[in-house]
Amino acid sequence: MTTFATISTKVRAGQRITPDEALFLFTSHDLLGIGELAAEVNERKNGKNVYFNVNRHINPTNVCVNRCAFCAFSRTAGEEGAYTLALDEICRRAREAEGEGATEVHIVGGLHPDLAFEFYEETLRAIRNAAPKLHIKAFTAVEIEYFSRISGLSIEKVFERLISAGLGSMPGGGAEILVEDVRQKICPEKIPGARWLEIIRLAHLAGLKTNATMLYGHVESTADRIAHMEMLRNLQDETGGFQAFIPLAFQTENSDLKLDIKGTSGLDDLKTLAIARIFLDNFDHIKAYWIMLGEKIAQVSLAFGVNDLDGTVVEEKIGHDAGAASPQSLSKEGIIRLIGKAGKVPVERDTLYHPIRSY
Ligand code: V47
Ligand code: SF4
Repeated sequence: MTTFATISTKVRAGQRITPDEALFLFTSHDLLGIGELAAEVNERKNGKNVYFNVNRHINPTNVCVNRCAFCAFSRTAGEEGAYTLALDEICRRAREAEGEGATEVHIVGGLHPDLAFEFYEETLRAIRNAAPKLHIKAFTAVEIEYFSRISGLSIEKVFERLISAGLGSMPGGGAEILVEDVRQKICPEKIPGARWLEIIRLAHLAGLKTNATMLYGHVESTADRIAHMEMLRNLQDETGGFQAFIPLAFQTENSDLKLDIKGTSGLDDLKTLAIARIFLDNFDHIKAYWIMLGEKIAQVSLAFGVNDLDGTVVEEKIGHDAGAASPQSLSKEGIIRLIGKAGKVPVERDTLYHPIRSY
């Protein structure tokens, strides 16, 4: 019979837990027990180090043909609030970020009906010229698949061209919940979960590191969350190309998903991060994205198995268009303070987790 004790014995012996055992943890009310176990697993992997980076998000356009039901960021072309940044403006923001000490730009946007694949290649080249020291982490698997569709090029060729234009790695967006019947409810136009996994597999084979996200706290069940994480764990066994797992707490405002909730609870946030740390035994990094969680839960999560707080971000649109109450940006000093006060060692990292400096 599964009990918390049988699970913790397994985890302490370095054994993998099953989906049923992860489900058991979700039904348990022993939040502190789960957190302690997750913290132990994390400390084995990362010691007291908690990573952050100095980065800037740029979203070149919010015009998107998909219009996922949960997404408050996207617009239809011509609709009020629709925008597309000029290349000059994208470069200006990248240059400014580099000047302020950023090491990364994080670029994702909508699936624009009129921009050609060459625009995205040009964007990468222009950023590389304008701010050569920045690592460019860009495009979700959903965008990559769209580039292949609009250009007629294979996924492999799309990667080859983007890498040669300056692409350094990929963020983990677009995964949502990989289970198909959930996708049908929240993002029916988006590529199927199996296709997301296949594109990420090809990214890893092309030598790109990626992250993986999970949008939770909407219509999915805890069993769906575990199924999602199991698919990621299996792919990671095969490729080893994932860096961080990032659960994204659903922000409810301005969404077409009419749910009777006002967002996730702090308890669910902490449990989800801790169970991810325990279940995803082949992921080195579990990231608390403070934009969606708020700074306070993100800080507390450092005692629940989390070892990464993302970055300074500077200007965030996706979560804030959906009502996120967190600030737009955290200063480097602010992040260092947050981590230090939690009794951990703040380590500034680059995108590929090479340490830059400990504080
Ligand atoms: O895929 C959209 C999510 C993602 C909402 O890899 C929402 O380092 C919450 O992937 N409430 C994009 N989430 C952001 C993303 C990301 C962010 C930070 C770091 C990294 C990384 C990746 O945002 C989308 C979608 O899952 N999202 N709308 C919303 N209302
Ligand atoms: Fe478009 Fe991404 Fe928003 Fe979906 S989540 S509508 S694909 S921008």
